[in-house]
Amino acid sequence: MRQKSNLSILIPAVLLITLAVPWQAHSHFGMVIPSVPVLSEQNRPVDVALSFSHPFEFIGMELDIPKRFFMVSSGQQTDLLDSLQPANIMGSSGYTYRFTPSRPGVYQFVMEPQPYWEPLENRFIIHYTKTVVSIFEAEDGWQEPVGLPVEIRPLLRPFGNYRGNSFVGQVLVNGKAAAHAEVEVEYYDKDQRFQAPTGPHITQMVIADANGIFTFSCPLGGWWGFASLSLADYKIPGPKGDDKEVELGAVLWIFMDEYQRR
Ligand SMILES: [Cu+2]
Repeated sequence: MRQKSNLSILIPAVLLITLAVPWQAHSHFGMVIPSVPVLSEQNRPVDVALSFSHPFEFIGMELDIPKRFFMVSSGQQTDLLDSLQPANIMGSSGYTYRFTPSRPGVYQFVMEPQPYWEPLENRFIIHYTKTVVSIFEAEDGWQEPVGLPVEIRPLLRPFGNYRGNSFVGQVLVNGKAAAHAEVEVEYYDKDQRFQAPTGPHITQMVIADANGIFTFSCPLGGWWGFASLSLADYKIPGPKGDDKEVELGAVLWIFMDEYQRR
């Protein structure tokens, strides 16, 4: 009898909690975070960290070995999947890649994870995640799309920026401007300095114009992630074998520096 009454309280309580958690709080972001956004000195490696996380809340999720991880520079694509090392990122499994550059260039690092099954949304999620790194202060080619199914093309140069600058980007779906696309924005609170006043403050949101172009001012130094989500035109079999929708995320990470005193 006692057990039954406990259960009858517990079940609605669990349901209530599940329903009360705002959807936005579940916004995961693919993350590709290099140790520096611009490499000035020669003979230094750049460590690139791959994860699937809640960047503002500093919560990691398990990341399986990605389907693809590569870099693109001057139109040349280099597969890096075999060079990934397992790593613990925000308390969960991720990967790192140590890049020891030999020549200057703008390098775009791209992760295509394996489809992630999200039971809360009853769909798969694939975040095509991109970060642009300037090696030996090169500046050419950062605005070139890689040619991903979904992609954010930076219109503000994605490095050499200061806190307070406005990021401008264009959402592309199959290489075409995605009119009125929604873009989620999250700050990577790496040092766990901040708390959100409310749920919607964790993941902010901006809507692109008719040309897929959006602007967002970044009031803090550090990494900022932009994610535009759209439904794929295909389905894949879910855990029970029936076809499920696939959400494609175009994710881009950019860095804002602090002004430095002389
Ligand atoms: Cu998550």
